[in-house]
Amino acid sequence: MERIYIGMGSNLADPAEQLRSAIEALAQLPQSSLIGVSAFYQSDSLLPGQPRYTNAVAALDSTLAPLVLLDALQAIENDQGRERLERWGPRTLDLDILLFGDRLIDEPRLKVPHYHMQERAFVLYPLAELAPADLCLADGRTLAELLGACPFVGLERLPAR
Ligand code: PH2
Ligand code: MG
Ligand code: MG
Repeated sequence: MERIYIGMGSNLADPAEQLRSAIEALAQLPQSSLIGVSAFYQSDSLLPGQPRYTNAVAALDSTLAPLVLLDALQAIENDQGRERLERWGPRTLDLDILLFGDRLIDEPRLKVPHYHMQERAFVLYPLAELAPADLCLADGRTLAELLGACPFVGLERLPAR
């Protein structure tokens, strides 16, 4: 079993409902147990001119291999109407493998830890609801250190999922 953290995001077609459906789908993954889900957070898109995002993080324990899990997550994205028209385009559902145990993965289809997660408030704050503060990221910095360098700016924590 490895502990996996998955970043979830949506900025189309009722984002909170998209995340709720995705949580149900994650709970059905084979060889896996859904351990927890953070609160939902809203923030502006990193790319201007797009609708605001709703984001959350899920913790999963799984014996699936990384690329098998990636296939399963992409199938959930596709089931929820994800269209891959442009890189970074608005999306009904984005499921990103943030961390996979303490593995470093550098494959054409999958880089773990997820790029730029170290400086994104909409990843770090929900992650901190689930992961220990001394969780070490690839560059040796802990989650607590990363949070200290990443102000809680532009994030709105929603009262309910
Ligand atoms: N994802 C992007 C681009 N911009 N902005 C926010 N606030 N949240 C996201 O998840 C996000 C984004 C591409 O994956
Ligand atoms: Mg993403
Ligand atoms: Mg993605």
